[in-house]
Amino acid sequence: MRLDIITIFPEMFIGPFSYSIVKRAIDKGLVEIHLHNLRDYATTKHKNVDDYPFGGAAGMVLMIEPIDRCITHLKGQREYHEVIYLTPDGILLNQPLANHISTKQNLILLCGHYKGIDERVRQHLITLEVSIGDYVLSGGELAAAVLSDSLIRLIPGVLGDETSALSDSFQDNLLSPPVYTRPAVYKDWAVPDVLLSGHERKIHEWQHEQAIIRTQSRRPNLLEF
Ligand code: 6GU
Repeated sequence: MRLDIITIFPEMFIGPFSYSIVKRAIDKGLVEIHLHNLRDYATTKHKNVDDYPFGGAAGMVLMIEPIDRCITHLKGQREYHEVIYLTPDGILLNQPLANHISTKQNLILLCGHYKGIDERVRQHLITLEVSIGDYVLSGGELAAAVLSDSLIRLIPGVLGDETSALSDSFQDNLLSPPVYTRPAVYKDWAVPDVLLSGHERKIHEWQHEQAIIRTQSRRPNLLEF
């Protein structure tokens, strides 16, 4: 997978991509992430990337020209399967959507800011709009980092068998069961006996049961269908 991320704050991605599973995936060459500073595609003397909205409203709008120049530059080098705009009015990211997007090879992620981007970008250049939840973030960068992480962990070879994405919460529409580690008793708080029994079938039954109980009490909507 190759991710090309267009942003006015490329430094915001350094942290999220420098640790753990995402870092390992990059180091193993299973994903390539390229950050593009939108300002590098500005055409004005002062490298402007935003301007006042026509019709007058609060806030600034990212201009079409730098965005088009950046996307056109990238498309000149390879084919892209989606050009994704991160926006609170996009379709809600969930595990099935992450699974679907993760099957694509080359993706452009465009991060918006301020009051958004010129609507003509969305009409003519964007193929998919994604939101990461019903709340407002200051920009698309954190959302793009979240989407990227959810995609990268699904790339074959990124997770070992033990941590297989198939056992993740939501992958089977169930939340994950509780987990414990040593000590078996801390103060007078004990780990459930079954987990110490060594009885593999009973342990799996218990974990599945707990996953259902947890889903029923916390996220009953996940069980409806
Ligand atoms: Cl993708 N962007 C912004 N700015 N806020 C959000 C979001 C995206 N998803 C949820 N809130």
